[in-house]
Amino acid sequence: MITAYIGLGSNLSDPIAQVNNAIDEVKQLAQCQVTAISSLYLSKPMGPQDQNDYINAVIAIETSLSAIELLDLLQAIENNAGRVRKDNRWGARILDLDIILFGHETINTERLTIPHYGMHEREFVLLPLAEIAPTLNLPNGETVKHLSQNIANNAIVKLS
Ligand code: ROI
Repeated sequence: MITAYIGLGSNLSDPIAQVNNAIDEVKQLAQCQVTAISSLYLSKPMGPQDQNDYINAVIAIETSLSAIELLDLLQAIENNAGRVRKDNRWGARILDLDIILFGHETINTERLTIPHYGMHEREFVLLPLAEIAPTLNLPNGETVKHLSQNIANNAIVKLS
């Protein structure tokens, strides 16, 4: 079994419900156990500012899936939520499920970059991750604690 961390984000169509529903859907996946769920966070958009604020969270899972199998299942959950894949890399989205870390694996393929390429700059990933995994290290030895303490908090709000 591998411990993986998944980042969730939404800024369209009732983002709190989108994120909570997505967590429920991950709980239904046969080969995944959800072992920790962060608080929900309200964050300022990274990228174009003419979009809504985001709801973000991070969950931990134990899984016997491979990273690519997990990616396929997470993309199916995104698609079921009504996500339209078009050329809006930095634009609003109904639901984003990103594999942040997958055990201690480092993966660089066309479909997957793990650790997630943006995690170092994203308070909306590091703060919820530090909440549920304060002693975690990245494959390169960096500590989540150090990264989360040195990121600009960008007016993120932890919701209860
Ligand atoms: N900004 C925030 N605050 N949260 C996100 O989840 C998020 N996701 C994205 C981009 C457009 C980069 N901005 C984001 O994909």
